[in-house]
Amino acid sequence: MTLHSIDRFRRATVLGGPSLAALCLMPLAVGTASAQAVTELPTVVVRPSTPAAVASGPGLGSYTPADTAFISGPEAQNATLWTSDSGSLFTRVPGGATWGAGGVSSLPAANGMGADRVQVAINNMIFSPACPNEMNPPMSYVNPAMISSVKVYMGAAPVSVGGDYTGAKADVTVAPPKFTPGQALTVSGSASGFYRSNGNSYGVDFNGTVSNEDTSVRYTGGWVRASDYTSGNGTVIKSTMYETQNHALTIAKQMNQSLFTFQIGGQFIPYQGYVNQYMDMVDNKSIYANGSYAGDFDWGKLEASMFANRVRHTMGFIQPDKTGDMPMDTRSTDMGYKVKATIGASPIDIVRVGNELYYNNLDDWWPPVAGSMMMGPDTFENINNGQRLRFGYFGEWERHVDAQWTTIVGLRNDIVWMNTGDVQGYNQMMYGENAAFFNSQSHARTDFNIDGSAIVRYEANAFSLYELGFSRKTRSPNLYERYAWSTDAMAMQMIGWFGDGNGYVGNLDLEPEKAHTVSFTADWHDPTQKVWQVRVSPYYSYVQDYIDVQRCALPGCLANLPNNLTADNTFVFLQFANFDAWMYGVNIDGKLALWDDPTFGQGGFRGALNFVRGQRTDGVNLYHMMPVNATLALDHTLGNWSSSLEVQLVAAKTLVSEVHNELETSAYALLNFRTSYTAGQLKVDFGIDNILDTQYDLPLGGANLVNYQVSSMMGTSTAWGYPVAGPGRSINTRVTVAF
Ligand SMILES: [Cu+2]
Repeated sequence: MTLHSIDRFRRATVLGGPSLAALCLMPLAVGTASAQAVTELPTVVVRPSTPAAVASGPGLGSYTPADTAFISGPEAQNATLWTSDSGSLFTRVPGGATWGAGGVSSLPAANGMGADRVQVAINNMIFSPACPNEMNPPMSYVNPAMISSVKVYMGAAPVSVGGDYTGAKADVTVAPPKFTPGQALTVSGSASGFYRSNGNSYGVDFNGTVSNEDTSVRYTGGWVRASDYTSGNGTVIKSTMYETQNHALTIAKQMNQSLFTFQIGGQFIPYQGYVNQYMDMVDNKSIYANGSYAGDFDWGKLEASMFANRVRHTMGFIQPDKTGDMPMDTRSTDMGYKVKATIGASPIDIVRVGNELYYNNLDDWWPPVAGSMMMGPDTFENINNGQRLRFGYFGEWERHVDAQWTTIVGLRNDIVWMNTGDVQGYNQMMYGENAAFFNSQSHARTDFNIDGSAIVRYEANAFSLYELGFSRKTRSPNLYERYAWSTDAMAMQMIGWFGDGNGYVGNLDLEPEKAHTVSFTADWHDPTQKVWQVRVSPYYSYVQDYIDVQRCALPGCLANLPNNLTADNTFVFLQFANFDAWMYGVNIDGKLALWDDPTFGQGGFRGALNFVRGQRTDGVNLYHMMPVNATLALDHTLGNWSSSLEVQLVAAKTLVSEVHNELETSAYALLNFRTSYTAGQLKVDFGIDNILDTQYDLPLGGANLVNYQVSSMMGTSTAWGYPVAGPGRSINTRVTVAF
């Protein structure tokens, strides 16, 4: 903590926490930042961190570890030039990657841990998996242009950040309140439209705010439609089209020392193709509401929030790439609350205590198909009244020992109760035995999870900061991991968010996974933190009872495929199971100002390198480990022009999970160019992604289950062994008008 921030902290403590002005400063800053997106044209950058905020500690705000990653509103809005997939923004943070899925539904990963291991909260709302393929992950409920900020906490984060995750926690803020000076109402916002040549995708984004000094009404939303994209060699990658719209409306009021916020929102996806799943999304609707309160008191600060959301999801086949008839339906409700008190216990001590509760109810059923012997006459009950309730509470103590040393220790307990009702298959003959066995067992499970975290920071001088963190983080299984029950080949191939074409079955005996992580961050920079910065973050996690898979040896699985336990060149059948595993890696990122000149503008270099390895203690490689990869970029700003030339380098993926029969992928390099020009209220963006039209396979894209078929007894069936190729060249444009 710098002297300045100690001073600020003391003042805040004397005055009883940050003033109301400080409270509204954040929304104001966000609002200003988004306005700047248009007027000041920030370059398209990975902003590695905000060391100023990291280093000084924001008084009674939350503690931000030095390896925390940020995605700012302007960065997310700029990304709309080339993507509508908010989940893909994770590829732009240190240690981040994404598992390929539908065009707006990729699953985030961080430091080797993906899907459910990364917990995403959108305005404090949790969206539980509401599809056996996790087609509707949390980030799909916002378009990139709707995002005001994303804060990604890595594995050794303080316990107040959350529970029930082992990888990373992302806090996404959408449409925070924005107040403007004076009583008079002001109107501000922007509207934009974009077109991307590859996949012929186009869409619009809009945000508008009516506000004065104590009231803010803010809407943000967007719509996009895309056809199948084409890879570098001209292959149309089938089943990659999508259409989505997302909306959020926030009403906020501040009075006395309090801020009240209420938000409603919703999503509609009429279709989204999946090249790495056997099914497509043919309907996804969601509505949600959340409310929050923040208040200043003599003793500190109180924050509370609550929410409810509902998702209705249907899968089927989108013609002509996939044919047939097999509806699958899901209905999910999440609700919860969170309360946190931050107490300024002394001029150097902050104590945080909190409690939260999350409840999820899930029904997943597959209606009978008329005239089908195999898929009738009954409804297939995949998850029947599945319930998952989590009650968590924590305490944490942050001490600013002196100007150089800060420590933070915390403990939390999360209790997870899970249960589900009895099930049935399409018919007694094919599914009766499985269903009867599942129904004969008790489904109720209770997990008592203890997490802890300890972090020590040393700010040696104005040039360097070091931080060491230890944590234990626990994640209980999700409903599918515990309760998917059928070993029928077709039913198993409907389960799984791995995009590998394999079939999955749950395991009632699964234990929660416990990740023990140690991480270290060194951050070197110039004193103003504007000229140069290098950040190095090595980490190591030992995960006890890592929820992985084993080849399924149940009689049904062996009936599907007699050599299921040994097959190495085909799709296989897997059962969730616990294994001990470890992961280690290092993330390096940095920036360097190259020139600053009235004639030539400002030029800068930025770079990032991510390396991760993951293996079970029995020697099996973990699935979907991103090969070593780097991003190197030159950013340039001259007056109203802002440009960026970026190279992405990805090594070959040769360490693959033998259990999944995971596919290897080759190394590749991509070249991207982006530029924008602002004239008054108008901003024009232009870019070319994958300039050289390189043909490459996505390392975490899974298997292409649609483009390649072989003839079989059933006519044709999916060929094994083809990864999903990434998009070829795309010319992208965007026009934004601010008001
Ligand atoms: Cu689905």
